[in-house]
Amino acid sequence: MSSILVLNGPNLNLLGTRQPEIYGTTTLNDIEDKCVSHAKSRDVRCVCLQSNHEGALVDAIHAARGVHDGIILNAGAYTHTSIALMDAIVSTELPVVELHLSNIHAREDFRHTSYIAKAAIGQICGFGAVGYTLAIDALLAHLENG
Ligand code: CA2
Repeated sequence: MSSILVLNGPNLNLLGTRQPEIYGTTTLNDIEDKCVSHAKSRDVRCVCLQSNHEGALVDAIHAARGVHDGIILNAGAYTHTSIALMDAIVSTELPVVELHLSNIHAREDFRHTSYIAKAAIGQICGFGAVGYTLAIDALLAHLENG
């Protein structure tokens, strides 16, 4: 059975509680439940993690090697700053789908740069919480088609 990791970064634990006009009203727990059930419907195991700490996210990416077949990553604001996360993705040699709730390209200039995009197989952004299931399908298509 394939296994995927859904990894969320800083402040995403606050989803559904503030700034609903940007990030929606769905909580992170709701998103994680949906990811697990969607993956299960495709006979795939799904483990979800969230951390506000860059090093913990690096550790989770390292630990995914040999355990999971791919990663869905919403690195939050670290997307725009973290060479460490980019290097971790390259080092793990696992396919990573970059995910954002909001359309980062339609927002402030500083959100247009993504270090994650340089190492990811692709990016999904702007579709809110639905993006997570789209990202799972994209990752599974990549794994099935090589
Ligand atoms: O759109 C996304 O998913 C982001 O990764 C979210 C990050 C932002 O820095 C990225 O540019 C785009 C911010 C996450 C903050 O999440 C909150 C959720 C609820 C209330 C406050 C913050």
